[in-house]
Amino acid sequence: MNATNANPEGAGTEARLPDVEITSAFWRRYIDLVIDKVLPYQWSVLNGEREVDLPPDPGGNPVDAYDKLNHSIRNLRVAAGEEDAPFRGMPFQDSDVYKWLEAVAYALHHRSDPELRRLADGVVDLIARAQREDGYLDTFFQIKEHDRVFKRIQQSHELYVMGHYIEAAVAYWQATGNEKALGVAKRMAACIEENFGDGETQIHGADGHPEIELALACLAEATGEERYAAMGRWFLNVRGQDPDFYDEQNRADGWDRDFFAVIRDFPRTYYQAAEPIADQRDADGHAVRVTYLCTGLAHIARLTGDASLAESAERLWDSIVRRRMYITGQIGSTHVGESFTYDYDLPNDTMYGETCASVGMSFFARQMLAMKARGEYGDVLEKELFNGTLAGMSLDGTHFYYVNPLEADPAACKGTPDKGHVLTHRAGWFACACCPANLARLITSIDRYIYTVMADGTILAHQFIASKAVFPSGVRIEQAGDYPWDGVITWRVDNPTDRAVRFGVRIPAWSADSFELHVDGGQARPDVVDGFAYVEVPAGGEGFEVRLDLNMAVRLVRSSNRVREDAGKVAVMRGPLVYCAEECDNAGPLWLYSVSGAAPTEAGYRFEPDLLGGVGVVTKVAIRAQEDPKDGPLYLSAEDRGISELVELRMVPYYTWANRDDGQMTVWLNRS
Ligand code: FUB
Ligand code: ZN
Repeated sequence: MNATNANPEGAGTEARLPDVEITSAFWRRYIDLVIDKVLPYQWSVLNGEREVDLPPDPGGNPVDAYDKLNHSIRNLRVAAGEEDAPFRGMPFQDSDVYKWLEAVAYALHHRSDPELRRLADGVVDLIARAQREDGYLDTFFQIKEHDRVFKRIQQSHELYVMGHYIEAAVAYWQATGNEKALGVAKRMAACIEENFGDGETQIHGADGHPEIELALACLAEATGEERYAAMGRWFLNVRGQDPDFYDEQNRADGWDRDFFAVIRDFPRTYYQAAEPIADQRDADGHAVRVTYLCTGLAHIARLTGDASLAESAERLWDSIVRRRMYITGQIGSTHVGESFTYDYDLPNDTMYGETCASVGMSFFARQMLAMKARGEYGDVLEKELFNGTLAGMSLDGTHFYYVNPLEADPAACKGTPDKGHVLTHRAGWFACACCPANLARLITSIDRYIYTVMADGTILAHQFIASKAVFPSGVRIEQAGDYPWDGVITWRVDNPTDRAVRFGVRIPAWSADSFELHVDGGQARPDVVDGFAYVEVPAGGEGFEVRLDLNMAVRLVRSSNRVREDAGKVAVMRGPLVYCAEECDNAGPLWLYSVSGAAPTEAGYRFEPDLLGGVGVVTKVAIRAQEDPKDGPLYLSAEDRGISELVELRMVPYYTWANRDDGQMTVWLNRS
């Protein structure tokens, strides 16, 4: 950042990131899967080369959007004047292409792939041709609604779409040096700067869907141009200043001329625009919007040194993590508005838990870590990575979840509109397809989530992902281990610099009472400060070794008893993984099982290399009540407890559910 930056030291965090080669078997499999299968699959979908099976749209969006042949790339060609066709799809559909492009950018870091590069360069060229002279780019408006540009930003997603492009452009430019990609982003930013601001003829409001804020922060940090951070900060600060802003814009545009009639009348909290951010106490409204907003808040707070923004980010973090987040990291308790509800309201079978919301929480946690060395941010990031996000994709990479329940029953999903948004098997694509490419870009950028380098040079090793990292300072770290299956993690640090390096190892809260840290051969008793154990790596040292032994015993967890839905229940965890029971392993109905609160012994855990890509399986003795006869009495004396038997309940990691036969699934189990 240049001299006008209020916090120039914090600003350089991204520039201090290492170059990382992933060696973790777990994550290597996912990266290869995305490069070999997911990206080609998604390309063929976005390019309309493949018919997809769409489930009913979970957001209740109009039926004419259920087009089996996706028009995303075609819309860009039409906007570029190269084809004559109507706009098809969701108004914000361009963003799916941009997320794909971003995922490709990160993929190219892992592996050179000339064909993928050629495809992506071609997409950048097409995007550049589709961009208007003034920098504006949104194919929905260019093709279909050209006289309504920026006239209805409550619903339009114009800045959301352009924000996604800016993120992709930064990543692609960094990965390939493609200046055209960055040029398009800068022209877009100039167009936004021209149209939004405090000037009399400018628009004084923020997009109904936060995203541009975090994108401008990325652009600011990548280019060092402070004006982008200033613009992002303006968007954060204008939000909610005039709560009537959207209604007034909508009225001027024509009240009933909606793009999304369904969201026009949602309360202003849905858009995080009921009041200024500094006054917002809770994470309310649409969950993905909250996470994108908070990511921007934390990032821009760091870039500009704005303490009030940082405080808001922390307050909203606490609201989510302490009172509104599922054990798997998912958020969004209701499908109505894909939203948060109220504190401790965490229903397991009607919930939303959108994949994008878990991806967004990962972004948020990463930015919080860059602001403050706090283990909790790393804990939540880990929870999202191993549970909430990965559950969004099938193990073969071609099917996806939008909604991620913690309890599901095929009969209920089909039998009641309350659960119609829940699927017990993943879909090939969605009419509103925000999630698949979002997950792809997270997985291919996983190398950016392992270390954070603080302003004073402290290296935080917060994710346990085996890898080889070379930092711009010259420090090299080789991390080894078979996490999440094994709890021994080693770091071999070479520090050729002439300064000692402070190295912080995250001690996960779930192992805080029982872990061992060995430093250069000896057992250490380091101070754990806010979730990190710090050691000094001497200057000029080679092969300095740090070893962490975590407690990987299977554990049983309960929720706070303020959570009505989980009262009297337990969940099974091992390391960062949450487990679930599936009907294909355990005769249904699953609600007839109950287990004691005691954790299974060592014999209750076994790694099965041939199951679900290789997973640790947990077994635990359970009491299973025999199902009452069909058409027997609906209500019985409570003294008639029925017959029950002792059985072995088998559980697999939550992220692998729904990869075998369709059936019931539950995370929470009755406690006997
Ligand atoms: O509105 C754009 C995207 O579609 C949101 O981020 C998702 O939650 C879905 O509603
Ligand atoms: Zn999504």
